[in-house]
Amino acid sequence: MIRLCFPSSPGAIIPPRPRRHRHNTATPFPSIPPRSRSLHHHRLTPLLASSRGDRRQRVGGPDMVLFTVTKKATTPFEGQKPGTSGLRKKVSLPRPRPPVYVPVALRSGSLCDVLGRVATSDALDPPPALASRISLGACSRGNSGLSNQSFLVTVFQQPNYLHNFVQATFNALPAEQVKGATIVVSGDGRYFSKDAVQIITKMAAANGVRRVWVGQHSLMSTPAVSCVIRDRVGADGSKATGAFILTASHNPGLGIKYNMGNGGPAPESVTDKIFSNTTTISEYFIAEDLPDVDISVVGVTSFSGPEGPFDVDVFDSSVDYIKLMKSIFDFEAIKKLLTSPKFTFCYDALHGVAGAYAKRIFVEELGADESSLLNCVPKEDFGGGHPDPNLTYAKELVERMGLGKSTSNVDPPEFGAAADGDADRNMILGKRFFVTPSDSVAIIAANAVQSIPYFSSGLKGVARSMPTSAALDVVAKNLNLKFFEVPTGWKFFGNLMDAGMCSICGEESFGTGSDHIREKDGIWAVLAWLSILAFKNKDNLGGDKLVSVEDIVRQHWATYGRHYYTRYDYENVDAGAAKELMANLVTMQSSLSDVNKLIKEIRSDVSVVVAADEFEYKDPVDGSVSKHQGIRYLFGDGSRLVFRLSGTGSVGATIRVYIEQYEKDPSKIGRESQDALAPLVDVALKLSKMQEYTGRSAPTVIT
Ligand code: VG1
Ligand code: CO
Repeated sequence: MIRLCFPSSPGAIIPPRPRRHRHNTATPFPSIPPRSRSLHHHRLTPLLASSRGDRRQRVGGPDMVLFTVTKKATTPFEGQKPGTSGLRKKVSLPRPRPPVYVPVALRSGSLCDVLGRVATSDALDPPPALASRISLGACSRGNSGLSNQSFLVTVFQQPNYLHNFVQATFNALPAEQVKGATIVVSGDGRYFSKDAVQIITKMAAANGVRRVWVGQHSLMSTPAVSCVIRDRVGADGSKATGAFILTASHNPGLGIKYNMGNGGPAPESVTDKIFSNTTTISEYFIAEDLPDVDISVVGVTSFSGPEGPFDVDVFDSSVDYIKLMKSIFDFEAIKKLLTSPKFTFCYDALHGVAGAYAKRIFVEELGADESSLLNCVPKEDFGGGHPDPNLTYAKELVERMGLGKSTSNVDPPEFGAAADGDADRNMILGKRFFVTPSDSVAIIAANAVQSIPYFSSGLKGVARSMPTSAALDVVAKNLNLKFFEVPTGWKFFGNLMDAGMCSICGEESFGTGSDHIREKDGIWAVLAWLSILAFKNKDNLGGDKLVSVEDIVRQHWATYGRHYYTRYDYENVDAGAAKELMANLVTMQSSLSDVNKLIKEIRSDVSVVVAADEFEYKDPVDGSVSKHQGIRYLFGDGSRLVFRLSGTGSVGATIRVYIEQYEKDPSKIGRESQDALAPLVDVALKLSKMQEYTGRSAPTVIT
């Protein structure tokens, strides 16, 4: 370890005295979990540090808090490659024992859809009885024998693990985005976030960053981070150029990612550099003697380092976020709906960070009843749950919405929604009704101009990720909108939006958003749906029956046709086997006549493959080309089979199979989804030789 000391030399500019301006001592976010409170207990706040005096560093007046920079030696860790969305470390999963599936009716868009297939396997604890996305051997504690936290301690919390990634990121950024820059550091409040915020702050100070903006209690949703980078102006006129976001999104593990000045995830050019830096890193810089900042209190704390002043600005990001939402939606119209006695509402934050915004927005601004909020206190361990907004994990909401097992006589709410850990994902439910994410983005796009003031002058264009169903394509065609199909991952939408080519976009994986920021946005999606409901019911709030979520979806299918859709995930598959399976699917693409012969042998009742390729995307803005973005088999009747490897999984490989079929005939749009898709599913699994390659007779998750 080399310690670099920068004593202030005679004649040097005297650094400013440390200041802490407490703008507002209210604590709008829900209370700090007890564990962190005790952690905070033995920390020195800067105020305490300065009043007690920091003997080593005190050079000037009695309040001076100076810090020094230490260069520390380190060695690389393997596998710090940021995937589809940042660097993540999930809880390690045991190889699931082969589950036994008992097929039951699965009808998309109806109660039966939720019933899905019942997985019975003693590998489950507890067994997910009802599932749209069935997960076996998932991350629930006690299930794997490795608790979340023990795993996290072994990987993410190894000495220097976080430090290496952060220094590799600083080294990958252009100098002006580090030296003298303003950087946001926050997360969704999960375990270790608060400690990580302090570490990153000390490293930012040591790397010459001028200001760090931290969400109060270290809480900021991913969409709020994007909003803050784009819109917030500091009291001194400063603007942020990037953000470290501490989250693994819908996974209960730990993760970190870096977002850029446009508010969106770092592009591949930057993440490749970060990764390459992590493989050669030998040192990092840290201001070890910078006192921990009290992030429970809003205000700016100023320090002084070798390169001049350094500020930590703790603020309440819900202020900026609500301001943005109010500039997009007609809050008065939504309030009329939410306060109408006929309308009932329920929002489940799954103990993720969305809870920190939900009360402010839905209750205080829009007049919803407090009892509409479920699991809206952010918790370090998500209350022991899995913060993934789907029909498996949002159990309480699913029950309340009449989609669960219980046969309660209580009339379910008209509208329900859930968010993931960092609040960028959303699940939309009606009374006893599930809206698929692919349908959701199409329906929002079809209704945006009439229902949402932000879009009243028209849509610049719409976009979806390649595996997302083509429901949005049909809307784009009918409404004559520019349309883009991009690879999986939000960063590809960002370029289109920066160039003014896209207003609304979405992914099949419960992600929906618009060009108001450069991340998907869970609360935005809920407000979009509430706006559509408010618009459709604007003259009807006193009527007999409200236009329901189900009415809107069925009407949409009747107008545009319906895309039956399902996704099968095979998690934690042997990486070599997964590669071979994919390679075989690519090889087969060279002869479509052979493929069609095979398919006819499997099922005679499916259409013919007319094209097959590996999806490749040329960004229309910067011309960059992304290859190998998924293997496609396209059928004459518009059906599709897509195979790709997950970019977010961290244990072995995850194979995703996306199966889709388009139905225009209005008399056939009400079928059970698994019935409608059964032939194609059969073809997908046999064509890919799924069982042969992976040894799996059933997927780990079905959405
Ligand atoms: C998954 C989803 C993808 C999404 C990504 C990040 O990626 O399929 O649609 O963009 O997660 O979402 P993959 O490569 O595992 O299929 V989030 O909410 O976890 O930031
Ligand atoms: Co997320």
